Amino acid sequence: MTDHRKPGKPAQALDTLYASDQPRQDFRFDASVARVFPDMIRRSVPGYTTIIPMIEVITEQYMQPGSHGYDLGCSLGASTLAMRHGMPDSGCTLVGVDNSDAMIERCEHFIALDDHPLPVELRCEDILDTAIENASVTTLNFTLQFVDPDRRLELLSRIANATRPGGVLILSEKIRFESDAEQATQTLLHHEFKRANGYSGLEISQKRSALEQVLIPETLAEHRKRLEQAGFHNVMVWYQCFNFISMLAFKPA
Ligand code: GEK
Repeated sequence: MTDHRKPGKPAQALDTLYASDQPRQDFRFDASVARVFPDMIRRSVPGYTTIIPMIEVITEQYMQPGSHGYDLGCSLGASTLAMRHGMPDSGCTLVGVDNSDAMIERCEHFIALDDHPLPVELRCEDILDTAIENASVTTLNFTLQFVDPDRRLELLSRIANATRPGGVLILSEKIRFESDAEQATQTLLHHEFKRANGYSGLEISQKRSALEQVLIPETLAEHRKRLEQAGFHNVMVWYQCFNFISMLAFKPA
């Protein structure tokens, strides 16, 4: 397995965006977020540092010769680089898509620093509009949660239609739970994870409030149902840490 930690090396800028008291504003993937993103996501998303290298393993297993790999919502390219290193040497291409200019600009830099020879096409556009075809592995690593829930089925259906038989979607999401007790426990543990990673109570509560209208989590049952409606089958959870999960959904062979 390859070391994908380039975008997450400790020399990167520290996330202090919510350290001081500030008026509530919806979270945006702007330049200030892109600058601290590797530190932010590593300290905020339990399991992120495990999921990234597993994306390479999964890509290696399911990428089909002569097909395209897509990383939708690629940010700085951590998941894109994991896919790149899992690609077979057989006429495959890799596309990374993000609608934040600031992310794509920095992503180009990280892709250039990586030594793998496979070219990566980066597109700065909405994943709801991006063309997808002849796919065998598509990654949505914590991106679908930011898409309008009313448009999630349309996006997943487009991905399923464009995926070859036997191909796979890797879908990682923050989820919510049907049981209030489980929701409370998993949220508490997530916040404790953030605290253990150095975030203060003020940072945790201000970030939570900034994300409230922007990141809309759904239950595992809702995800399963929609993935099946879209044309995937064998939906399985391969990873969970507190309220963060990663699933595989296969296109029937
Ligand atoms: C990683 N996958 O490091 N179209 C395009 N991009 C979008 C859209 C959209 N409609 N909505 C959100 N984004 C990455 C991490 S971060 C997850 C993904 C997080 C982009 C947004 O600009 C951001 O870069 C990314 O999706 C989500 O493995 O911050 O929790």
